[in-house]
Amino acid sequence: MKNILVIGSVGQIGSELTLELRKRYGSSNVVAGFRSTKPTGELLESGPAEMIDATDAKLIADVVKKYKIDTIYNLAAILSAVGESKPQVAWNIGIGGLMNCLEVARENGCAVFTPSSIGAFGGGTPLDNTPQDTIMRPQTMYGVSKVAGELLSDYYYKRFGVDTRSVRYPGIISNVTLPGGGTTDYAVEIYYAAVKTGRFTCPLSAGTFLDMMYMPDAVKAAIDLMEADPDKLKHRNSFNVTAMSFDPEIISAEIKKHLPNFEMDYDVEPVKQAIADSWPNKMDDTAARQEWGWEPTWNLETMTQDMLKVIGEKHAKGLI
Ligand code: AKB
Repeated sequence: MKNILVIGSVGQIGSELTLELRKRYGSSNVVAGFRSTKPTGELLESGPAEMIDATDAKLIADVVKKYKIDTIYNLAAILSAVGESKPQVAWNIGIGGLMNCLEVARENGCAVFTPSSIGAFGGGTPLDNTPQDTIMRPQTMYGVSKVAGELLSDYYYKRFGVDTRSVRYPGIISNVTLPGGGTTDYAVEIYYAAVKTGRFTCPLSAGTFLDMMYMPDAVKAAIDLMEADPDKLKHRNSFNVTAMSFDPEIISAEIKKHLPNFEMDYDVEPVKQAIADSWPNKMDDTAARQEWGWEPTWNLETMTQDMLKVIGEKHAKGLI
């Protein structure tokens, strides 16, 4: 039986991952860790919740001992665009928080999943068909902390045998919890704007291709990797995973198929554009496919249908 702690359970990924983990492993076996924002609704009612600050190792250790945790999903992070305005905070949470999780995991025999990102690439990375193992010299604090996190996690595996695993997530698109402060957030915001106002001003320029993934696939990737046979893993921290690649023109055209009056214009944000230009256009995720059977379920067409349906229903009920 698994006993799981999700650090960052109210965030974009955490809020959906925690509920899926509860479905699979039993509600009382999955602890929702939160910092300043308390979980609400189903997340609060369906299982245990504990205040956890990733930068406080004692708080993590106390919860791990109290619930006999054997697996930590460490999702605490500051996203790329906000990280550029608060680099010290981004480092403290990204690396300070990870170091705390790894130490607690070493002392208590836990496995640790920590997301890396397409943000780990940059500074000479080949941007098309970006290989699993390649140049990684990112120039954002987010990217620097992701590369350092990958190395630290591999170090804890090799040096201490801590079962660390990770994926390099692309932009993640969801209709439950909004992302905050990422470069790829536009690909979520465009759906809300299309439903609510029929117009969207895009902060990235036409022709900016980035990898993306629908949330159900992002949740599946994390759980499948943590369930994977360790003997088959040649890599650990971290695996390229992707589901689709598009630019603003392509997602806009897909939305127009459903909402023909939808209109998009551009007001490029230089910080986000510079970050996006340094990230892959499309990653090669063959290693994930071969080593643990990664395969996405959703593509741009099916995701767009679902996003517009769910957001449209929320809008009709006055919830957004
Ligand atoms: C961001 O844009 O910062 C994130 C990411 C791709 O890691 N969504």
